[in-house]
Amino acid sequence: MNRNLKLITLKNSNGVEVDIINFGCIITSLRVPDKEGDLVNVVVGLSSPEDYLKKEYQSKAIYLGATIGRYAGRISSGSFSIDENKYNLQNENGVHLHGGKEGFDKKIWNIEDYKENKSVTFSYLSKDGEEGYPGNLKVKATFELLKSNSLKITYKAETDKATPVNLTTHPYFNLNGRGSILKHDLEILSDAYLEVDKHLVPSGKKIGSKNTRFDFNEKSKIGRKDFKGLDDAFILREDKLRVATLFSEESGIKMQVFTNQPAMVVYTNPKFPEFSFADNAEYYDFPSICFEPQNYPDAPNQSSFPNSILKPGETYLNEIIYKFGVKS
Ligand code: G6D
Repeated sequence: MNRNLKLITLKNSNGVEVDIINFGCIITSLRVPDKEGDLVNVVVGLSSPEDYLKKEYQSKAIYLGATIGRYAGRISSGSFSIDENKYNLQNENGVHLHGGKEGFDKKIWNIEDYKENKSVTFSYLSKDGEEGYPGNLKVKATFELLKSNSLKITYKAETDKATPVNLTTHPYFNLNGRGSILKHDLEILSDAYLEVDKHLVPSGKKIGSKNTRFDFNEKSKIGRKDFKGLDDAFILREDKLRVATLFSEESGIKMQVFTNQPAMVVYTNPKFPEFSFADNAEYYDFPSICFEPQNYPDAPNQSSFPNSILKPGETYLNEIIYKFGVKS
């Protein structure tokens, strides 16, 4: 294994096991018991940790299982301003995505703290000017495996100059460990989503989702009649921590998503490139679904969106829990 690349495994007494590498804090596998008690890998991963370092993988920009930053999602016009200072970011056709050319998903993180089988904290110093962002940003990402079969991810960050920050995680879930998610049941507790333009940049308008194809307030099959694929920011209810539930009848595995964030991007990729996946898993059309709790995309340029600027002396905090159980 590349000498800078480290793999950390956390395990709990119910047999749940998660593997995370220090490259991009990528969750490479997450094994949870199904209704028969057999372990299923519920996140899509490549067959070896080195595969994430290869060009074939990185050129596809799919951010498999990775931590995203300094700003997850899209920033319009490839720039933003703070107090009259304009900052230009790496962009394609005016759109900056997922922190730029070499975002946090492609950095080797330090292992700051490790509690055997229980938790690991990675740290990364993003220097002033990296990818165009102002300020030295100290980031910590903690992954904890709880007795309740929950994977808790906590992102914290501090800066020495005002800067936009929006961190999240990008695991691709499939509760059968193979195939497609079209027959999974989905519930998202959200009354509105953000309207976007053809570059998927928010227009600034929030659209009510009641009775639209974005309404998953009542649990339904992902592949229901009006499904066209999702790559959208759902606005979360302020009084709720549990924001989504995913369930597969086939494996009996249920996953609940909790967060303190104001929005969640839900992304269903139509297909995967031809990679060699962990356990030789084969995936079909709509192989997986990502739940990416975060602030609103393009918040640095949209004054009606929640504040996205972290100032010196403040601490950024994003808490995400993916909790697993079975139901027959
Ligand atoms: C995301 O919203 C984006 C997608 O558009 C992108 O393709 C994917 O990450 C890799 O969640």
